[in-house]
Amino acid sequence: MKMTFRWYGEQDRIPLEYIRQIPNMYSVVTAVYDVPVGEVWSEESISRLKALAEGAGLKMEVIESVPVHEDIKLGLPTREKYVEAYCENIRRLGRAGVKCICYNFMPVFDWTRTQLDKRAADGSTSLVYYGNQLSAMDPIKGELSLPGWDSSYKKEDMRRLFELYADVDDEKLFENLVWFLKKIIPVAEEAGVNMAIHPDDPPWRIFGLPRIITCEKNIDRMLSAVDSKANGITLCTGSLGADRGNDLVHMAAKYAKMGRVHFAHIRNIKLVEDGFEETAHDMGAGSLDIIGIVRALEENGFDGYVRPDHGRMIWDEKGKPGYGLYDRALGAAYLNGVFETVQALKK
Ligand code: DNO
Repeated sequence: MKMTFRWYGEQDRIPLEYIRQIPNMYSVVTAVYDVPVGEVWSEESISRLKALAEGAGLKMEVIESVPVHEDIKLGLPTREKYVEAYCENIRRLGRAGVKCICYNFMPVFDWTRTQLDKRAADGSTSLVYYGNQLSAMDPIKGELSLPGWDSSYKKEDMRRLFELYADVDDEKLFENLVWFLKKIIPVAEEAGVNMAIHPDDPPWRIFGLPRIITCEKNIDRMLSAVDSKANGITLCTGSLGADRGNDLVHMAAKYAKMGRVHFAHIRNIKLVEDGFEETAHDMGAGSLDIIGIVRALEENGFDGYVRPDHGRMIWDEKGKPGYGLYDRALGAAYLNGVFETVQALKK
């Protein structure tokens, strides 16, 4: 595995030099943030990011995300021009040495939590999702925003998007995904890039919008719709693990064996009655079998990228919710230990 760390480009408060000092750190996971969703990224912006990463002794082999324009998810006629731009981004990133692109196909919202600073008994804070808090939220009022969400929507756009999605059920969304994959996967193959779709987080409908990358059955369907190694997944344990019906050890083994896990986001969550709470990465802190998952990956030939995922806020750090330095660095150190141990025991 190759250890990576998400870095939000030049506006990130965390210096690349600090990231480099995390043991076993190989590459940043980043993106061009200065263009609206759906447009082509400039070669200059891409090479600037790469030069910054390399200047700090890190690679830039993973991009998260190249976001998918809503018109593609909705299947509108304008999807043609947006998919062309998407393909051009894949080509440009491939030329810059990028090997893996993480993206998602969630309508309107990316990952969703209902509270960003839930205090635990030890004084740390973390992100949580409680069903009853979600039902009290009105997305059209836009009272919550998370890193990774497109913040450019105005209230009016939001209302309009919800109207458009009224005609898109899970099946239609799936058809639109397959249309998209048929266009991009041949380009990715040629560019030497693996596409790694991120599961829906959480893996169920929110605000009445359809969600499809949620479980083994649907992931199987998406992988076989375009049967190419370049059409793979990001195994995000915290996302898929929020649904008790997902057997993560089994899924990790199965998709790694198929050679379709290109990226793994590994973190723990604690399942509670009304949702879940993000915890420290280690197995003892939450409900997921982190060691079982890592072992399943290792035993089935996984050689992709790994990153610690959301961290708690500890040691008085202030920063983007989920994306501080300290707890993610602890997460990386823990994951290094688990991988090294599992590898040593295999020999
Ligand atoms: C959350 C992230 C997601 C992810 C996108 C990929 O922290 O895992 O925002 O980057 O869903 O497109």
